[in-house]
Amino acid sequence: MATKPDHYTGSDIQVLEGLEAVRKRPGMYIGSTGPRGLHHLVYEVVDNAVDEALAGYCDLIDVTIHEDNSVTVVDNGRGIPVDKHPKEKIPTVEVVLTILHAGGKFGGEGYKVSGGLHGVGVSVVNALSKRTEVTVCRDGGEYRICFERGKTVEPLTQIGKSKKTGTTVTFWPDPDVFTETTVFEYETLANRFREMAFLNRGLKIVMHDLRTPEDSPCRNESFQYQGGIQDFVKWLNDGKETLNKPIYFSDEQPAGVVEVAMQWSTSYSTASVLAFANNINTHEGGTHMDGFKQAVTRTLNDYARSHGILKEKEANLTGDDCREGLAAIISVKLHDPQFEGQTKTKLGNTEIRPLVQNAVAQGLGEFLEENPTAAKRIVGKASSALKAREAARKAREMTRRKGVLDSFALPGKLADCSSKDATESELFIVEGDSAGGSAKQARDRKYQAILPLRGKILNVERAGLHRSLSSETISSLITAIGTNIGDDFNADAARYHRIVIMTDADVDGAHIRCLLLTFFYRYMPELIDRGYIYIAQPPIFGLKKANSSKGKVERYIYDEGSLNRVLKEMGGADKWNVQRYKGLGEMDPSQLWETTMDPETRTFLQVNIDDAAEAERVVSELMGDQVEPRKEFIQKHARDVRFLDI
Ligand code: 1YM
Repeated sequence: MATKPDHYTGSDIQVLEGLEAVRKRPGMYIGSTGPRGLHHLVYEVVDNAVDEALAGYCDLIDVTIHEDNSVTVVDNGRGIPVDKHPKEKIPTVEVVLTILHAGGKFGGEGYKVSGGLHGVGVSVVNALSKRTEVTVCRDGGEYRICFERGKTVEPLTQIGKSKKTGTTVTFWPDPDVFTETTVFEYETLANRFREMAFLNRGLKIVMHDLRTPEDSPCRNESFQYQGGIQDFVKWLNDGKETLNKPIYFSDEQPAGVVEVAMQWSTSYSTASVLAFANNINTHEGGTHMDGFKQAVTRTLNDYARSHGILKEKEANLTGDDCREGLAAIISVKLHDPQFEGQTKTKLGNTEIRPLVQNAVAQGLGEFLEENPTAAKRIVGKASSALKAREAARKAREMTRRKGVLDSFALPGKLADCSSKDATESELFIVEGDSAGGSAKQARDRKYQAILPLRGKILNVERAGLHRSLSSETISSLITAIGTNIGDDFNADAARYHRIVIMTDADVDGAHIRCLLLTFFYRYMPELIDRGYIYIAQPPIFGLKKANSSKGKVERYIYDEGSLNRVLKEMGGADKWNVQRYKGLGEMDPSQLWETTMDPETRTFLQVNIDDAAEAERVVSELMGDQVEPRKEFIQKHARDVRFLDI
């Protein structure tokens, strides 16, 4: 990467607020004190290093998760300045770490990662860590400063000489703040850093998880993509049959920079169009996404008309038709991004819409003219999507006429709850009639409904909308939930605000859970966004006293790994009779209630598509045409699902 002269002067820093506020109301600054907030601490530190890379001074970022769950981030940038801050009269690095919103170019030049979602600065990380250590190599020296819960405990000291430059930050998240967990999840961090590396061509981010065995791939995984977002779409389409080579174009205007990569595959999904603003995944879309969609639809229609593929009398291709099977990355960088929406992940800047629109109209238009074979395939795919949509609509009308999707005709298998208040109602989707029977006896019928599914549900990824709808299992699911799907989907009509997937703790159960998640991901993603979808956690073992085969279960164990530890804690294996629950049906109703359904004692995992890219990929890798990866995944993850965030 190019190096530029160092323009920094201490007075560029603006000081806004103190750190006490952060410890008092951490949620205001990092969204939550749950796992999401915890992981944000790492993003915040890495974002600073990425900013240094975007400014052209750094090309390597190294992230280590230590055995004690502390995290170290190292970069080879200029190093945070250590000179005395003219206004605060303490070292600038201390200002950066202890004063809220202290940053270099606030509102100044350059496109920063921070200033985005929770771009609150590294001082927030310091405030919420029980200890933070910062080492800076700069101006020939190596300097160190340490903090505890935001307060300086070891002032800045020169600890040696160094010819290198760069910053190292190590922090230990404060368990008093992150009461739920302080354990970092490798996969969550890796997904974010892979994305960062895709979005910033050439940037190298290396990860080490020292909690894993020495031969584990997580000990040293490196993300670097010379192809940038073109590599991103290739990665999204991994394992799929594609219709064109990735199309790439970019434009720079006073309003900002736009980069787009796009590639169609034979898949039916429309979920792989991802938009980013200043490296932040704008899940809720916004002006860049709108501009992109409009331009793609218009450009494909224009091409189809002018080349006689769409006849005069035929209807236009819709946006959904044009985006079926499309994987695309829209990445914009702008000076002053406005983030709106429920989760602050919707870009609001109106000047970005025409910027993206023009770039796409020109870039995609040229590609189609220059690549007639690919163009024909792409437009052909869109027009068969149009035909399939027409057919699906007719099928839907037919079923509606028969009353199947009519909300007054609830499926016969559903044991509904008596409450009509969706906010307190729960739907348990269970596998098979026998587990369904247990669950029906176990439930609190006032607000818990049970829907037993017979056997496997259809693989919606491969079947497509039309066939999925004619499956009885799927239509009973849709009717029970009440939202309908497709153009008629209405999240507000959901009859339950907790929809709980309750499958057996075995491979079949994991498979059914994946199929159900695919279904929700494809047809009711808004329910996932709203946090309505959960996964029940039934126990896998029950321990009874060894000498009483009948006696009551003294202890339940929910994960495979802790059996031996618990046995040891409870006085050794021969004292206990270990029962493995292969299915929910093996528990009697009172056990099922106590372990899995009782709001007082149960735990649920909340399904959260934090990383749409990863979810889309896992789903299609698992549910697509290739059998082998699916088998492997299910064997490896019989109990956990990778795209879950709790
Ligand atoms: C592992 C985390 O924070 N790197 C980092 C931070 C800064 C700089 C370089 C930097 C920025 C500037 C000038 C500038 C920061 N400096 C500041 C402040 N890595 C990590 N690397 N010189 C160095 O923006 O002008 C805030 S962050 F405010 F001191 F300039």
